[in-house]
Amino acid sequence: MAREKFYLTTPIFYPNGKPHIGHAYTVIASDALARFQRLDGKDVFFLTGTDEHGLKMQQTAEKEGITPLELADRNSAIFRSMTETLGASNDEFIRTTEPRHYASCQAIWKAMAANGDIYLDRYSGWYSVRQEAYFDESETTLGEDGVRREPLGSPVEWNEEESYFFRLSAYQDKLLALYESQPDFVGPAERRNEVLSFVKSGLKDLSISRTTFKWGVPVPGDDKHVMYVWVDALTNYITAVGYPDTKSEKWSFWPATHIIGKDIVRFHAVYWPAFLMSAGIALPKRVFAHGFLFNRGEKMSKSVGNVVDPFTMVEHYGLDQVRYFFLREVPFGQDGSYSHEAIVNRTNADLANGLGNLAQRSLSMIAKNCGGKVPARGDLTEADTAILDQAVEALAVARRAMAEQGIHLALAAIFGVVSEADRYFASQEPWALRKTNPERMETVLWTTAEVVRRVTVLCQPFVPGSAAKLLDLLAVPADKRSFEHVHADHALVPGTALPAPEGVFPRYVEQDAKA
Ligand code: ME8
Repeated sequence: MAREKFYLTTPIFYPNGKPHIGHAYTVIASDALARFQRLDGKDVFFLTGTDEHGLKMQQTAEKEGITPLELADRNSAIFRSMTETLGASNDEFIRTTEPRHYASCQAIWKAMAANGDIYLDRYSGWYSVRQEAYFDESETTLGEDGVRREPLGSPVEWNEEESYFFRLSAYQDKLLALYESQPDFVGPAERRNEVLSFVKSGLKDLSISRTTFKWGVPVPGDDKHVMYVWVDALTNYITAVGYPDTKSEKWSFWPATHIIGKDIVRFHAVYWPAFLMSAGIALPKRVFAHGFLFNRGEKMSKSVGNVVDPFTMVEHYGLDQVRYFFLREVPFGQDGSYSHEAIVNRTNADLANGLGNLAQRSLSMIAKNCGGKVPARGDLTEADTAILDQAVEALAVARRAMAEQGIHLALAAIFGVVSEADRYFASQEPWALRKTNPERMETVLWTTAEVVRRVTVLCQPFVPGSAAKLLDLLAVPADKRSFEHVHADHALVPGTALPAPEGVFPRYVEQDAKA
C-alpha cells in the first residue's frame, strides 16, 4: 500500500547575514514535526533553504563590496551548515538562485497572467527593505527623528516606478471562503483571527515587480522588470517538488504544511493562496506560525559567549539539550524566552535526572545482576501493566498533538511517562528484591527497561542522537525503531545481550563549579 505523503517546509531564510537562534528554532521545530511523521510511517519530504534575491540582499552586498551572489553563496553555506549542526533531516536545501527555480517562477507568473490577474501600472508608496514589503501610508508612522516606519519598526522609503500588479482585490471573497471552509488553514487561532481581519478590511492589488534593481527573477517577456522577491520566495515551495512539471513523481508531495514565524503570516496565508488559486494550483494544507523567541540575555553566563549564535549554543549545551529545551519549554505557537538558567534547569531535570537517570539506574542494575542480558519477564502485576500501557497511550496523545503542531504537548505526554516510571521504579525497590525475590527483581527491571525502550522510540523526533544511543544500549535493531514498534509485540526479548551501559544525557555542570 502506498504510504501517505507528507510535505513540510520551513521559511527560506534571507542569507544577508548569519543565522541566529530564531532561524535555528524554526528548523529544530520543523525537523521534529517531520521526523515524527516519518517515524509514524508517512512518506515525508522536508524542505528548507535560502531566499537569495531582493533589495535587502542587493544593498547588503553593496555595503560589503561584493556581488549579491557572492553574499548569497557565503551565507547560504552557513545556513546549510546550521541545518547539519542542528541534526535537521531535511530532504533538500533549496536556493532561489538555482535555475530550476527561475523556470518555476516564470511558469507560475505566466499562469497568473493567463488567468488575467497581472496588469502593468505605476506603483507609488512606501517600501520597507528590511521586511521586503509594501505598506499603506496609514500603516506607517513618522518618528520624531523624521524617519517613517512600518508597524514592526523598520524604516520605509518612498518608491515610485512602473510595476506589474497582481489582482489581489479579486481574491478577497475567495480567501474568506477558504478560511471558512478550511478552518485549520491558518494556525494558531490568534494568527487566524489576524488574517481574517486583515482580509475583511479590504485587499488592494499587490505590486509584484521592480525596475529599479536587477537582483531577481526576470519577468517573462519584460526583462526591465524583476519579480517582487516574495513572489519568487513563496514559489520555492512548489519548485522543490518539481513545478511546473505537475506530472512528476515528486509533485505528488504537494500540497505542503508550511511552518513559519508569526512575522510572515500575511505572505503565506493571504498572498500565497491567492497566487496559487490564480495559477490553478492546489492550496497548502496548513500554514502554522510559531511565536518569537526573546533572549533574557542578562542571565546568560559569560562563558557561553555569543548565545544568539546557534552554533555556539549547540557546542555549549549539546545538540539534543538545545533541541529539547526549545521544544519542551516554549509552547509551539506562542512567544518564548530563553536564558542560561532555564536551559540548564530544564535539561538537567528532564534529560539528565529524568530519562537519563532512569535508563542508567535500570541498565546498570541489569548489567550487574542479570548478566548483562535483558532480564527474564515473569508474570506482570497490575503496576507493571499500568506503566507499560502508559507508554503506548503516550503515542496516541503525541500523535494527536503533533497533527496540530502541539510539539510541547507531545513532549509533556512522553515525559509524563518518564516521571511515572521513576515513581514505579522507586516504589518497586528492585535493589531490595535482589535478595528477597530475584525473580520479581528481574520482572521489575524488564518492565522498566521496556518502558524506557517505548519512551525512547517516542523521543526520537525530538532528541534523535541521544535516543539512538539509548536504543543501542537496549540492543534495539535499527529497523525496529519506528512508532509501530512501540507496541508490546516488539517488546525486549529476555536473554538478549546488552552492551555495557553508559550515560546518555550528561548533567550540565556550571563552569565555575567545575573549576
Ligand atoms: O522572512 N524567534 O526570512 P528571514 C523565532 N526570506 N523565530 C524567528 C525569529 C525569532 N526571534 N527571528 C526569525 C524571511 N525567526 C523570508 C521568508 S519564506 C517563503 C521567505 C524565523 O531570514 C521565523 O521562522 O527574515 C521567521 O518567520 C523567519 O525566521 C524569518 O526569516
